[in-house]
Amino acid sequence: QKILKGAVGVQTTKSGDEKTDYTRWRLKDDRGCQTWHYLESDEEIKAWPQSTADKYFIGLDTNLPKLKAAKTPLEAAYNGLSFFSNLQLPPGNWACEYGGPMFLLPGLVITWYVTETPIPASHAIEIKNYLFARAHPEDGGWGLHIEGESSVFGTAMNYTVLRLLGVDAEDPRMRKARDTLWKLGGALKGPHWAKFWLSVLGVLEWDVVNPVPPELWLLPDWVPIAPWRWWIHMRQVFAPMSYVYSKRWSYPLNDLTKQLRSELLVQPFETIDFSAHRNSISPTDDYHPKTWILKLLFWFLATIWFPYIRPAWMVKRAEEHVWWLIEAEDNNTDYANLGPVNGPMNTLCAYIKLGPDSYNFREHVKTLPEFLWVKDEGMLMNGTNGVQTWDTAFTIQAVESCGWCDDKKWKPLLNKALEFLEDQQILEEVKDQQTCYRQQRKGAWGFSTRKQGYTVSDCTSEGLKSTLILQNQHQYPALISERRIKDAIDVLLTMQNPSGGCASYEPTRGSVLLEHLNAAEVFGNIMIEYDYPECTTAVVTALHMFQKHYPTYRSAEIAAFRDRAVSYIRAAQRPDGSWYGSWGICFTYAGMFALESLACGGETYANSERVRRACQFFLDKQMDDGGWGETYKSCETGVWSQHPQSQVVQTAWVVIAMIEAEFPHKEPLERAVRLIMERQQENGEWLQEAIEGVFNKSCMISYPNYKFIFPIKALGMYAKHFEDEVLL
Ligand code: LAN
Repeated sequence: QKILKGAVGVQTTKSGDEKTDYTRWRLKDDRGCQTWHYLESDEEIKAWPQSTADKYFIGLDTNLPKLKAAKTPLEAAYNGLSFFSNLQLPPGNWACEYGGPMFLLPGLVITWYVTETPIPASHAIEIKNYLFARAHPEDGGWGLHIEGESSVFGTAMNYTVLRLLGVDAEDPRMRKARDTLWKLGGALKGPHWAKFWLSVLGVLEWDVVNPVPPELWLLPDWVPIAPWRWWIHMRQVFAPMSYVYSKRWSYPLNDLTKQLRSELLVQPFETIDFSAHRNSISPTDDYHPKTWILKLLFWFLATIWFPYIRPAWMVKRAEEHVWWLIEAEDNNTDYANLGPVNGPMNTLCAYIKLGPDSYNFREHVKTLPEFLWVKDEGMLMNGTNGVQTWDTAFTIQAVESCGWCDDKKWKPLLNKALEFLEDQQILEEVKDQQTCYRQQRKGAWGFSTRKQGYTVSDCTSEGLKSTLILQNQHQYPALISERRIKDAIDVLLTMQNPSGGCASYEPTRGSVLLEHLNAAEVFGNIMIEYDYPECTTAVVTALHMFQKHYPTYRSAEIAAFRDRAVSYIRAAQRPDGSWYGSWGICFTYAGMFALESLACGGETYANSERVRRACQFFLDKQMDDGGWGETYKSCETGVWSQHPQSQVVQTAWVVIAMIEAEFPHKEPLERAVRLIMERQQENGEWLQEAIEGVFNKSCMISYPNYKFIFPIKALGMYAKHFEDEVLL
């Protein structure tokens, strides 16, 4: 592998591993495009000093001062914001590690390897460090996500990454990981994506991969299973995957990949009947077992369609059409791509189709590092190209909850944040919107950046609310015109499902029966868009706030939308009073959103049995120390799973929920707020606790800024709603 030699300042630690010089890492933020750089020369270091945010992210001492001890909630919020304000980046946004999933780096590193893209030594070293830091201490393996138990997917793939980056197979940590992998049955027991990537690498044979036929993209739009109806993440991964599968492209065998065959497999390669293992999967990886319909379909495709029927003209048309879709995605996102799975896959397609010197391939290689992040444990791959818009919008709202929008101290921070939101609002539709099956997006905000450019219902809503707070409720410059605010509303009004609920990127386009075709095995609820209380609430509250300022614009439609959305929220409540959360862990997260949307329609503790039921649900779960804590198992199982330790973030979510609900008794909330204050450090920060976020039910993802945003918001709301009394 072409690992570039010798980064400056690298040291060998006692354990024999290399470590880069952390004082050389810098985060560059170019209008939200975030990339980490390792400075090699003294001149560069002089010209580009390490910022406090850089230091914080990579775990160096920030030397931020001890603050005057907070006695009241608002003082604590003030200290928290003082600390957090140091992490605001020059364009006005906040950033952070967005790790958690353990299946992203393998796609990237395998893509680099098979396209023979040189890897900077600094990156190779820190990726190795990260993976070793995240191996499970007991068995040396890796799971689907950082808190999950070891699985074939996690272990086979991350083991492979380490080997591709030059780690010796006889390193004791590798032996341990291999033992674990073998106990789980080896790479043949991996899920579909593992088999796909290992076939690309040339370690497995393509016969082991369940078919990914590009010709599905030739189905007419009216067909109920046509891919345009799938959840956007699935279809945008399916497109490049089907292209590579159709080509059965593999990297030529070499010594290393030959060795990997014996390391990853429990029986000799030559003796394996690969096609017999298409459905082999370890129970640890089988979160969503394949249905018999899907297995039948795969059987037909693998044993009849592909070998005997598939006409050459159809192959050609399908591959051409899929390539067109891939290129359109590349152009529409300026090579950023929707996410960290299709990013590397599209890169590989550009390499296969156009070669290493092509413009497309080179643009991809330049853009991929936007997914990377460096922290104290090393380098990892983020779940998106960042959290820019999302965290920035929430920060504005947290400051507002403290009543500080007009405070001289915080105006510069908010001005910058508003400038950032202005810069990131999406201003036009994509080219070929219909043929790419893209949702209307002019006026929208995405989760990360405008360049990525995918509208998300709740991201647009939070962006809009934060804009209205600053521009319409306080006297901030009207950077975003009235027309653009209304464009955002126009987008939101396209997002409702017949149920009244809202999904994430688009309204639901296919039937739930499509879930029978979920072939990923490791995730649940991925095939179509579903209604989410969180997303629905965000839209409801945004429409509500908008109407206060623009009461006449599309007022009948907005009123109808809101009514139907609130009915959905009500219907989504479980008999025990809770709501299941899909993007944060779990019932505490969804409950906060749901109670907020009910409150904005005037439904509170005093007048609503369902709100009282929701509050009772939370009261029953309050821990002795005054906090709340649930584990990620809540997301996997759909049943509340008590965390042994209370969590600052979840405690803040519940405080916000109960205050929104106008819960009348102060005592439980006072205890919760005191806990949040006690956990605060002398410099105003809160420390990282358990992972906060989730997707697809089974995979967890970190939202490290939540430990600032939500405690600040909860403290501010408490002070406003009750009083800013001395609690410590
Ligand atoms: C995200 C991150 C943000 C999240 C919220 C805005 C919080 C949510 O309310 C709506 C959905 C959304 C936008 C979301 C969708 C799925 C994402 C993009 C992620 C959880 C981050 C990573 C994940 C993505 C699918 C990871 C790649 C994995 C695949 C299975 C393709």
